[in-house]
Amino acid sequence: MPDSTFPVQADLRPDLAIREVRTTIVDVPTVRRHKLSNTAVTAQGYVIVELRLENGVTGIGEAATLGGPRWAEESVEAIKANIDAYLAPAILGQPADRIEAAGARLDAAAKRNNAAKGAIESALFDALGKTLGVPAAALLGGVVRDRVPVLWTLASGDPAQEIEEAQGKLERRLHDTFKVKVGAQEPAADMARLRRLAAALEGRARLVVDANQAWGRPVALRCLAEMAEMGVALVEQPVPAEDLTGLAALRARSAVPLMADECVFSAADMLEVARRDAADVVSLKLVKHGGLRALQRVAGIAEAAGIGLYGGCLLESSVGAAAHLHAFAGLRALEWGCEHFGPQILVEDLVTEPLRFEDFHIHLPAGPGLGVTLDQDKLHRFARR
Ligand code: MUC
Ligand code: MG
Repeated sequence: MPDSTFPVQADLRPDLAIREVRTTIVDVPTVRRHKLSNTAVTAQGYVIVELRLENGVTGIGEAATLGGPRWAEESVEAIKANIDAYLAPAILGQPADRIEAAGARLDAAAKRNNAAKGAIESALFDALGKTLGVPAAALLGGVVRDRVPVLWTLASGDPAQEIEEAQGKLERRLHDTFKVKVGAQEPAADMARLRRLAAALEGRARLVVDANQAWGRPVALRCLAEMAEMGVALVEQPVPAEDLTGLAALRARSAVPLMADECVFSAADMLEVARRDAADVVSLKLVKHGGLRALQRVAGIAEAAGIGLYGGCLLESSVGAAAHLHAFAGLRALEWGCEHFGPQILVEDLVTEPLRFEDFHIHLPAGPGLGVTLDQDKLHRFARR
């Protein structure tokens, strides 16, 4: 199919042909237990993609998961298997400078598998950028910012620990917005926990709340009223992803803006959320949209609908976070900043020079491609045997 759909044959550069796609599952421990409504992790699972071109240049990408196939349907085992058996063969021999055409081949080879596709496309941008000597951001339209405000997520579930953690981040001028994960306990207990956090951090930090689909409509409505009173700035995915009617109804009655996360994977999902007036903000993530170009398309629909943009994560290391930053850097508006604190929650990062966190911002790395270098020693150390 793609050959007849994309019949361009002129100026093929054999040096840019994709020669090899290698996948490695890694498990990297986190500095503390990270608890969401539907899962808890003490180690992050990634699939690292190394994509080598005929010219010898290797590009890297990362597919992140959270607690196996719980946050979304992809697990590291499935991602590796589907890349090895279906996605890599679909692009081997293809030129790396035809990223949309490669994307069409990936879509024809496998339905969804967005984290896997996102990692491959990131590696393509990295390889092409390194070959041409330009940052991935330049290939995506260029930067309008080179740093993004970055929040930290509080998710131990223990308010005393969370207050201490937040204070440490504030003192080191790393983060002044905190996303609190709720839904792992009873709503009343979460609201009491939030009140403690809001009181302890009042005037010094902004709070965002993520329920990860935990609540039904009546509970969500009650909690939203309480959170408005506490001054919570934004509430993410209070109800199940399938319940767009509920999300829209809550939004109509909520004083706190609502953010769509698990309910927006595809551009069509974004269009539906916009059509139903179901959200004020959308969280953009490679694992949901399936690549940097797809992320741009989702962002474009949101912008056209007046929906604010937020740079979401799935606890990526500096490899995945860098890929996101190259896309975020080129968005004209990114009103709500980003949450790529992932590199800091790992006991060790996977790159030789981790991304820079400073003055409440995360910085776009300099250099060609993604601007980060995989640390082969760490890759081997954390690789699953
Ligand atoms: C999510 O739902 O936003 C990102 C950070 C975090 O703590 O959880 C994830 C996923
Ligand atoms: Mg979320």
